[in-house]
Amino acid sequence: QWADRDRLVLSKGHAGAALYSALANTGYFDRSWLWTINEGGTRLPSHPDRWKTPGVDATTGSLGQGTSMAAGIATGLRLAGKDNFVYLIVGDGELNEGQCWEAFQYIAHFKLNHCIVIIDDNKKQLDGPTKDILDPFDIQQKMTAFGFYTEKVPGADMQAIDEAIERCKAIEDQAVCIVLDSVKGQGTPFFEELDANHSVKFTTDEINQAAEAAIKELTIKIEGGR
Ligand SMILES: Cc1ncc(C[n+]2csc(CCOP(=O)(O)OP(=O)(O)O)c2C)c(N)n1
Ligand SMILES: [Mg+2]
Repeated sequence: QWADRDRLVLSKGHAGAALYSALANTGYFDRSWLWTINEGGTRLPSHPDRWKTPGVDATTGSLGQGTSMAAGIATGLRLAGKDNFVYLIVGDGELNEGQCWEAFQYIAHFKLNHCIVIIDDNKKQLDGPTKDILDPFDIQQKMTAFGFYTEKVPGADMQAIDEAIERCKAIEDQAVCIVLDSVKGQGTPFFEELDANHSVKFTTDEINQAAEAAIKELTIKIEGGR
């Protein structure tokens, strides 16, 4: 409820589970809530709902709509004379929605540099590769053409993302966009390789494999001095 907080708009609302685990791990609610995801009466519906979950700033899930919400929130903050940031996370398949381009044009025109647009370019959407369904072509080039300062960073490199965000925060007279060069299912090798990996129910064995891969990844990062 802190008025001066930064905001996060997870426009690709189907990734709600990732947001919930981050919120639980940063203390917004008890981790035991995670076991209730998607159950009747839960405070953690599959797609984020700002009336249900502490820490959720925008109700999302109907793809495209979060882009306009973030533009509106950033405009409101600017009009109120605040300098908080709004982080907007958009999927590459989500770019199929025309609404995104209307919002991007608005964000660029008004140089809403406090709205940090992050596009998760994982090259896949719900039922296949984005280039086969509706090719977004070169997303970075497109955003540059729309008037954004753009950066492309490896999607699983948290330090690189962090540094790109800091560079974006220093841009004063232009809208900013970070394109994440990512892999759908990143960090879990068997899942990355699975063709139809948009919405899958894991077996217990697969959950354990995913956890092991995550722990290994973490160990590599720590050994690398991160
Ligand atoms: C307006 C709208 N149309 C369709 C859907 C169904 N849908 C949910 S996820 C998804 C694919 C999104 O792909 P992408 O944005 O690339 O997300 P990611 O690869 O990060 O999962 C679709 C079409 C939706 N949520 N909203
Ligand atoms: Mg995608």
